[in-house]
Amino acid sequence: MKIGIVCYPTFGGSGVVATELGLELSKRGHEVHFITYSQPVRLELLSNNVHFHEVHVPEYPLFLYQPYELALSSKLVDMVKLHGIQLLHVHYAIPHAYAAYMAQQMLLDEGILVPIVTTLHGTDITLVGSHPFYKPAVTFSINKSDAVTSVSESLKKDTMRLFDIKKNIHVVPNFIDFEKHVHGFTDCQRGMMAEDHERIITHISNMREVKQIPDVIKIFYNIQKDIPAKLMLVGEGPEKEGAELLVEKLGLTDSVVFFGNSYEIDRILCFSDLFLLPSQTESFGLAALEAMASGVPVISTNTGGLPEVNEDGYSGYLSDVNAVADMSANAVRILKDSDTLDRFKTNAKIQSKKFDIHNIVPMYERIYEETLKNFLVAN
Ligand code: GMT
Repeated sequence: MKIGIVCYPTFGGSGVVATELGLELSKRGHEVHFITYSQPVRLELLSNNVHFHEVHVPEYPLFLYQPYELALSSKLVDMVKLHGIQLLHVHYAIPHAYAAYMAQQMLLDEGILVPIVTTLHGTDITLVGSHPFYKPAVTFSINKSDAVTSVSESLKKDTMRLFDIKKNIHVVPNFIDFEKHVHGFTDCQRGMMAEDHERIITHISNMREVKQIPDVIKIFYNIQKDIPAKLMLVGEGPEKEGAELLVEKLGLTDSVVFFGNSYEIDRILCFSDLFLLPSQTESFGLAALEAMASGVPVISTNTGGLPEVNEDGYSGYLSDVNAVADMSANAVRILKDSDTLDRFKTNAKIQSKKFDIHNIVPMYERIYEETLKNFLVAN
């Protein structure tokens, strides 16, 4: 099938999922066209089956806001016509589902039929999408999609609760490509980051308020009082500056490394002993899954889809949002001796196998086939 994928190309989870999905679909013989404003960060390789089409938004002084949706809709129309794309899969409802619907209508006017599959990722529903400024347009574009998927049961429930949805929502969880998560490193250069007797704790995110970065630092502060440790903070975002100040205030400057956005997530996870994800809300928690796939247990909150990913007492522990003392105590329980840590590391890896890319991508393929068939029959 010829599939157009629309996503955010940045370091966010939805863009990562869309990119990994597209790459796997191409390996399975599909022709995949990524249509977005810059080349997705994890899209290293373009080939006969993987194409990237950049959406340009020309600057014009009249516009206070440049009309990206309009440029995207036009690009979708052009690319569908040029490459014979049969189906559009848009990741993140805002504004992608809306722009895709406009493209679909323009194409219909010319007798070209292209169904839309929309995948809801989380903040497009729980934080941004349900804001009254966006809600009518988000509700409309979800209902006008030909198929809708969500990355967890929890996100499906949130969507049904927050919006007047008239469509069935298929739950297709996020996934891991284990070929990419088998460490080829004989040595991940752990020694560069910590002493042999120190544990390495890691947090990776886009450092937005929802990630509760101060809780990450407070949990680490409590851990290092009991167990010698270092904290790796990976990512960029609005909370980073506050994090730097808090680290300094707590006297942790020598124990915390700020990496910024990194292309070496695998190497960082390879030397990590524990992953912290104390988010306020998390529809799935792809970063936690990536950690688990690298054999890193997870201390997380029990919010949103996290209990569907991290199993309490097995691959890590779950606590209430902002329960810093509880999360710190759980971290120490895992880290306190090597046998316990090794058991949790093994369990984390086993748990992550539930999300093997080879089991999940066929779920999308079935949805594409069914959606295309139904769409052609109905139109
Ligand atoms: O976590 C973010 O802020 C990024 C956001 C995104 O859309 O890129 O992540 C959301 O989608 C990810 C991929 O499906 C999920 O793993 C994250 O849990 C979800 N984030 C939230 O719900 C806060």
